Amino acid sequence: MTAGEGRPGNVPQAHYDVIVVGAGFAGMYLLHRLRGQGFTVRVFEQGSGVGGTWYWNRYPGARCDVESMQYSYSFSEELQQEWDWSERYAPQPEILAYADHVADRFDLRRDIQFDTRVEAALFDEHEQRWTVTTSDGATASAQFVVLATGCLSNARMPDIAGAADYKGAIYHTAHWPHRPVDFTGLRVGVIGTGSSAIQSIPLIAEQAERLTVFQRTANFSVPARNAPLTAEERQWFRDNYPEIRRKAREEMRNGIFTEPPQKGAFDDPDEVRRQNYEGRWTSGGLTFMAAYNNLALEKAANDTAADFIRGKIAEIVKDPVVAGKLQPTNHPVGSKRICVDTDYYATFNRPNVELVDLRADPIDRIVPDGLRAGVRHYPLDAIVFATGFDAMTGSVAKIAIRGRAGRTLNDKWAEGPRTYLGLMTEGFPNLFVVTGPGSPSVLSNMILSIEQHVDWITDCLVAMRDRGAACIEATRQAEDNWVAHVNEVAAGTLYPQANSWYMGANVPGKPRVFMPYIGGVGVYRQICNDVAAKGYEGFVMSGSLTAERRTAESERAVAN
Ligand code: N01
Repeated sequence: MTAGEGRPGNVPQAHYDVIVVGAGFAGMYLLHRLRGQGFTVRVFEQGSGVGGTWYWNRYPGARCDVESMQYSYSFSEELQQEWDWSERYAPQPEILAYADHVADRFDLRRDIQFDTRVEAALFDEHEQRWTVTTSDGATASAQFVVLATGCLSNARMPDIAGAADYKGAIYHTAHWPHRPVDFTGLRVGVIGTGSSAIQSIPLIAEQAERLTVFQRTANFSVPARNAPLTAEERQWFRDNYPEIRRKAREEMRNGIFTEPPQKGAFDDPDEVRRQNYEGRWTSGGLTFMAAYNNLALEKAANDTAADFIRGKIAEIVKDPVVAGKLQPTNHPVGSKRICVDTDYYATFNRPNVELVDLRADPIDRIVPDGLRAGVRHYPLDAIVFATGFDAMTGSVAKIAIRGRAGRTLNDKWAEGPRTYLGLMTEGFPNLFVVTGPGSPSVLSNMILSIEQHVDWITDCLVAMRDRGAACIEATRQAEDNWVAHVNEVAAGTLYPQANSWYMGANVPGKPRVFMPYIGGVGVYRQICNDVAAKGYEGFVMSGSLTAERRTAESERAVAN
């Protein structure tokens, strides 16, 4: 056990019912719900403010690819009626302002400790409580710990030889400075062509004297068609929110309200299908993939959509050699998260922008004044790493978590994450994960999935309090069955065919496991509800709170 780890001999300085790790959208809503039920809650947040991913990802062009009117909390009717989103896709500063507004409106900050990382969490089997150690050297105990650490929160900086000797400026999209960065007159290199790169490249290109994009894998991107929201559009959502939210929760696979596809790609003749894709390309956004119901299931169907996008790239990009490099060929469209852009492909028509295909000319090393790839030397004043995240498990793995018999979570998940419903893992009682691996999470509208998990966890803690149970744990059998189900559903789709971060493929040495649950948010919600209705089937509730603690908790609940 290292010095920073919580240990029973290290007497906790504070005691709570629940410790929440992270004050992003999940942590904030957890605090609000749990507090409302009379639980004492402490949230630890490593950043200096709320907002999680929207606090850190401040790169040029950062905005959400789920439309603002849907990428928002639904738990408060007043909140969803009063907040004015300015654009179809809200820019990062506006989403962060929304998070700040929520924190103020619901008086959340008094229970959030900022600038504090949770470094360790140790379960005491005798006390049936967790001891948590934080980066300020303090310890605190809680009956429950909830990891609201986010799925895309552990930024990945690839290990490239020579980086330490580089004399220019280095940025990572997910650790962007809190001051404006001006690339005017500079030679800039961007490494990566995922969503973050595809959003930032057109804006960096407008500023920089010269921009070199280092692409390892060409990516599919569709136009966002972002625009200001009109008062009428906002009002339409506000008037129809109950039905929109219900449909998004229950009927949409990804939790985004749209017209669900009723037919497969080959149910339409070629020309009708082309017109369908054209219409979606023109209206823009993620719903491109909702053109047909078999695009994620059948390769031949998927090829029709992929060919359409490749055709668009060839139309937009004037140099056919550059267009060829930008056309993805090694994975089905959608099997890596499809990107949503504003002028991404057209940016490669600019005279100051160059594309380097790293498959043909791999990065050799970073040198003091730039970068060497293939046989060429690229002088660069700044390098932007848009190289993504150790997704879904990365931030959990950074915490030294020990459950029953001192077993570490990293040891248990060495061959890939194992959970029951993405909510708990056997051997780690009273430890919950919000939107964890094994739940729809990153395949869905995150705020919708966050609300579902937070509501489920809150209801579960209330049910435990009512029963006087001290401990809840997933059974091994339930976990095995769920892991098998998650894998089986994924195997029936095209998703595992891509070397994606969904598969852990972007992190050297990470086990290749398809991490999210692809069965759809409606199906998943029903499963979770059924499990709770059957007395938390697949979980064991045990132990009992002392009469004293139970009385104190009930009194607090009544007082609230
Ligand atoms: O990260 P990514 P991201 N040398 O992993 C490349 C969400 N998001 O930050 O594909 C050279 O997608 C890597 O190449 P490859 C969204 O869910 C949403 O862009 O591994 N290149 C890839 O091109 C998204 O999917 C929004 O071969 C290297 C890129 O870096 C997720 O976050 C906006 C490399 C990483 O792409 C992650 O997006 C932004 C190396 N050593 C993000 N290592 C919106 O809502 C990696 N790469 C719009």
